[in-house]
Amino acid sequence: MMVSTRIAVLVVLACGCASGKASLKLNTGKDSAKAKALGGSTQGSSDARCRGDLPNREVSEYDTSGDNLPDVRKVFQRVGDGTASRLIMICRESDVNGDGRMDVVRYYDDEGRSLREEADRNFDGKMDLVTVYQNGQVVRQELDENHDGKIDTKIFFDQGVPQRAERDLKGRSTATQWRPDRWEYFEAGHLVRMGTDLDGDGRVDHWDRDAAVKRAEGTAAASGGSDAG
Ligand SMILES: [Ca+2]
Ligand SMILES: [Ca+2]
Ligand SMILES: [Ca+2]
Ligand SMILES: [Ca+2]
Repeated sequence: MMVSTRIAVLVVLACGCASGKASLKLNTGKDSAKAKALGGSTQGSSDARCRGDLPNREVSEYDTSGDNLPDVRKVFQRVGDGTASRLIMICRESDVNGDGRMDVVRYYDDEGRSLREEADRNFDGKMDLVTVYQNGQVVRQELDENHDGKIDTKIFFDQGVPQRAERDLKGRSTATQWRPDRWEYFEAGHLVRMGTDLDGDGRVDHWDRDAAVKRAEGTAAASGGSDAG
């Protein structure tokens, strides 16, 4: 994986010197294949918005780190006709750690608003954080916290603020079924209440409340709450 990625980058450079934009288009097939491979463990990054080989697409690559290797790739869609036409960025990929492999991919709609972002935070080649947007605002994040290639945490947002999280602590979820066993509730961004399913029937058996509330009440940490929820 690492080796082939290196080669792909070198090809970009070699062709880029010779013939500019045309050469960039030559490479888009490889890049989209790479992006697809990266996101295969999560979902959806086969999104065609990062493909540069479709009609009315343009691709540009940049070196932002100063090592002369491209670490940012942008895909633009031309919208409108004639003099009214303009380019809208619909995909942006970046190589955060400079190893030649894209670690963050963000997709945009035809108005240029964020649709979705996938990130490989530990640079192991597997996407572990997916952020979903609606009307340009974050509505949900899906995380692979233990980096086993499976989503184990989902965080739900309202107006950009986290409201609730669901976690699959025991890793029982499958590709088609999400089976959380912990539910967390936030107020003003702070965790205030947490329910845990101990016996795996999908229902909360034990509630914990905000640690600060517990301290104020002088209760032992282990006793938990009897909040009926
Ligand atoms: Ca990288
Ligand atoms: Ca990862
Ligand atoms: Ca996981
Ligand atoms: Ca239960």
